Amino acid sequence: MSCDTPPPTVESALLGNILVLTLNNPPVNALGVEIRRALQAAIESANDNPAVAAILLVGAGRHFCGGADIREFGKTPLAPTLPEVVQRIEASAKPVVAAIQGVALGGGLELALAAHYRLAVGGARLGLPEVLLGLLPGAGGTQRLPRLIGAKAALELMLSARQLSAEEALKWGLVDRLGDSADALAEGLAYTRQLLAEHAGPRRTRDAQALSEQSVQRQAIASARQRATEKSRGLLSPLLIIQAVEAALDQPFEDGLREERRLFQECLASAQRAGLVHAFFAEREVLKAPETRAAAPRAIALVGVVGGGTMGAGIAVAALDAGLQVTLIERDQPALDRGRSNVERVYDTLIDKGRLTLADKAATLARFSASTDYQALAQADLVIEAVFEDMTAKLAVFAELDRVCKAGAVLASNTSYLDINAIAQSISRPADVIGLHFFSPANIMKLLEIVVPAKVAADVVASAFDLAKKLGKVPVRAGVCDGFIGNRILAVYRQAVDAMMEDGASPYQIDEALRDFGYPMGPFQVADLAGGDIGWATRQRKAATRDPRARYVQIADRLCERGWFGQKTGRGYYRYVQGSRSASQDPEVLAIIDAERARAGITPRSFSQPEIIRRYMAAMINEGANVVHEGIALRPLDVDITFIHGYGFPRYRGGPLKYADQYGLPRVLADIREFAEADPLFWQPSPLLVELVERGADFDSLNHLD
Ligand code: 3H9
Repeated sequence: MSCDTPPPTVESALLGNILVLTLNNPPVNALGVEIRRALQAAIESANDNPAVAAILLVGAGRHFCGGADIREFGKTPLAPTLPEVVQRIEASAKPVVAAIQGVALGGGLELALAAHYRLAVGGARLGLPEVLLGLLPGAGGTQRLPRLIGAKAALELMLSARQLSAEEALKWGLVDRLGDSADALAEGLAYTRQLLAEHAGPRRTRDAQALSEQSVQRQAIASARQRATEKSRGLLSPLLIIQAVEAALDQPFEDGLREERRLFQECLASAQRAGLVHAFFAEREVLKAPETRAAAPRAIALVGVVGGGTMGAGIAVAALDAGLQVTLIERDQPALDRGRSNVERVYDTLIDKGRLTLADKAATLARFSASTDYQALAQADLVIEAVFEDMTAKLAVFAELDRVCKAGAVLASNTSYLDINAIAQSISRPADVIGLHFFSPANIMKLLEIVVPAKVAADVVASAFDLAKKLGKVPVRAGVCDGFIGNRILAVYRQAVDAMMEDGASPYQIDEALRDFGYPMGPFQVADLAGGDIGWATRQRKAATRDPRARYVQIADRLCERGWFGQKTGRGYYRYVQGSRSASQDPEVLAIIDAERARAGITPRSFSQPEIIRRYMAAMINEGANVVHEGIALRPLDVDITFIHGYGFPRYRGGPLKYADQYGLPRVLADIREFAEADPLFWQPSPLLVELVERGADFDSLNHLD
């Protein structure tokens, strides 16, 4: 029954008069060159084979198809291209049916759109997520989908990268029917047999008529363009997606395809595409820490959280949202009541916004308990300490945990700076101790730094990665040092920023430069949001050990001395209208800065926007290189993911060290040496940066050392 010598990436089987072509390229049937060649050949031979009446496309494994092979982007293209294969499928003289299970994403959905009939089984997810990679659907998607479902719906799918369920896909008109069972092959065969019985011939999406109402479509395009211009903040591909859809409206199909190809190539060649693809793979690479390969995680169902302040409550909510059982510990009843209400407030806000029902809240809180007695943690599988950032307080908590927790419990500290080795050494079971550095608000922010002390057991590290997965977080493995990966680098570029402010740039100008660079907020807006008091306390703690030769900008201290801690006090670098986040520039702050410049004997000079970025990025990259050099981060990509998910670094730039590669490491080093002329103590080139420049290598060369 089977066809002659099936190529390995596409299996062919003739079942009756239906040729089943199974995409078989694990893990997601990505459409690399082998599979494209095989598919093209299989369609050709099916059309020539009189025994074949119809063709059924299915995917082997969990998914129909995850799209084009992202690893090929940026390399020399090999024929046939995906648009050519897809065209060949649509042109087939014999009906082609696609039966979708798992995902049909990007080129995978475009393949299905070129088929003449489509079916999806329960659990399927259909979408065009190319925009997340800085691309546009480049295998006919921008031309076929609008013809099938209209410009408005097509644009919504392409610009949001939203994935539709099988039921939604039916409603939206992406598929023709749903399977009764989860068996895509059986359902697809039944559907194809029915189509043959009805003498249904090829029905080409290119001929679909959903674009016929021109004025409605134009309106949809105009409003999508307006929204994208306002919201996409420097991103290229959303506007090019709209341009391609406009071509679908204005031009004949073949011309539209050519325009799509041209725009796709423009995206493909862009630095944004390279940055976003780097972020995609880096997010998957960070999961591969040595310990996750070496050991299986311990089972975690019962979670204890010590401390019900902002961080502790946020962590409790994150664990509850992941379906875990949570026990919160506080030192006395009033603190416990505050902790409980901090947790409840998160759910009440969702109820107020209509995103949660009272019943949902009650069901979630049924898994939540609170106590002032550490004994309540006796059965906990994992305890996360989230008390005030003070070593004595943390050591006291760990002594209690050592006393009450069962053997094998994972004992974690949510410290952002402190020495986890010292915490681990203070108890009888250092191998169970790990750092879990959450970012505020802990139930929202994606980053989780997993801080690995010297004595920790591999299965404890593996458990932390497993927890991150359960919580929907992006984990990054970090070594122990002051500030780990993120806050250590932050401390350095903040100094560069403060120096620029004292030398003549206003905080508002610096914030604007960084927003234009792609950050949602500038560093002074972030400082106001986080609250100046915490940094002030840290600076006071470190005052005694600070290098007396190092430049120390005192402007932040002057604001804190006035009680201006940012948003929560209504004043910081900005002034805030009571109860609102809307900020205005503050002439009094500028006067304080002027006075500080005078006190330090500095004649202010002007800074251009490019110079602000050069200094900011040079400081960040240099310390990033140090962090990699010292093994605090496993690879440069761990630094990149830390900054994308914890510090608002623009994703389309791929992270600070990807940016450095694109900017050019010799240029970064030259910048640092130029800045060092005025402040050689601060601007000391990282040995790793120097070495990479000498070798003519880049950071990316250190990302693939397996
Ligand atoms: C496109 O299609 C352009 C076209 O319009 C035009 C072309 C001309 N390629 O996420 P997972 C790897 S653009 C290569 O852990 P899951 C992934 O790196 C594409 N590799 O699994 C990982 O590798 P490793 C549009 C891919 O089950 C492994 O597969 N498509 C691709 O949680 C498992 O991935 C997309 O943007 C790929 N396309 O989720 C879809 N996809 O094991 C992107 C995955 O070495 N992919 N890999 O770390 C996804 O969203 C998810 O991977 C998916 C599976 C939902 C498919």
